[in-house]
Amino acid sequence: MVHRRKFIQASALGSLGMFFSKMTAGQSADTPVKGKPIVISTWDAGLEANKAAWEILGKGGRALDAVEKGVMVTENSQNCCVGLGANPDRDGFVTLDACIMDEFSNCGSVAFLERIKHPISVARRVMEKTPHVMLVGSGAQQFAVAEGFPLEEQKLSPDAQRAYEDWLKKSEYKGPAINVENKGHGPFAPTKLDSGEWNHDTIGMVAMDTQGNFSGSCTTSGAGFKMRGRLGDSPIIGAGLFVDNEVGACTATGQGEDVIRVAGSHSVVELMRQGLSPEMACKKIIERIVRIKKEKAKDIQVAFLAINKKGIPGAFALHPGFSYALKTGEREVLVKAKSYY
Ligand code: SD4
Repeated sequence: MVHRRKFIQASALGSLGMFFSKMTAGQSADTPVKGKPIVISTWDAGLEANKAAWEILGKGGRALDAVEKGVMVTENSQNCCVGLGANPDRDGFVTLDACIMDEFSNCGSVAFLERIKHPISVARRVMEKTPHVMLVGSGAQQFAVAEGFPLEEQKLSPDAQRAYEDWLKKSEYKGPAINVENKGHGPFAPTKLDSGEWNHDTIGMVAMDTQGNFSGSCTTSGAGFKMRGRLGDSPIIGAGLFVDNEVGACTATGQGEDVIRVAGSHSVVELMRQGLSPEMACKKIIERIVRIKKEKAKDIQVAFLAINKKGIPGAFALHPGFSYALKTGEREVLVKAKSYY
């Protein structure tokens, strides 16, 4: 997949900027841009996920349906680290986390869910069919089964088996956790698959539909070889994902502990509410993480990805190497985000 990347640099977003400014001419900051859907999602796997989301958005469908169907592609992928093919926890079990949020601030989440292929759809059922927002562990699995989701076999994929066996040699839960460009090791480093591709363990997606309404989804296997029971930011509304239909939406990827610490996605949306552009809002929260982590910020990767009510996307990462996939009626590209370092 890497060699087929079609990149544009965030810094060279001139044409995209013109496209968006044309699209939004005459609109005030909080006027929804109806009729021009957009979907953005994290990492390279986002390109395929966006295509599935577009099947819905492109026909005037609802952003909520698009963000669910989009990330299901990644959960389903045999050569991706999201979903049941992903790296296990340190006891050898794959545990999945996901959340979803719509334009009415309805939200649903599952965490520490085992043996279910599509945690994002279970999260949606939690949102639509229960009085709760989050279900975890065996309770989440019990609910999923009651809702008709099949209980899959507990068996590691060949890539995950190999990675787990490698990890067991040292059994260390530490190390720089960066991304492809830095070829880092550690819990959030991407996994090199037998095919030679690099893959991440999370996809976050946010979309605006033809009605100017937002939804978002986030699904992950979390940190590879994590402690049993560990949750990151991805299933936490306000950390891994936040949608406010008056303002926009944001999702996060990277070291979840540090996204939770700053209520990451919610903080980005609040800065957009104050008038910051999506990229600037993402940057400010990355800088907040740097202020908190100091020197230790060098060893982690965090990235935020947001869209505002004008349908303008933006992102910012701690380290180089974070890219996001963008799809509109006119464009389908992978964008390299700017970074603090
Ligand atoms: C987590 N935020 O579980 C996720 C990991 C991630 O690319 O985004 N990896 O902390």
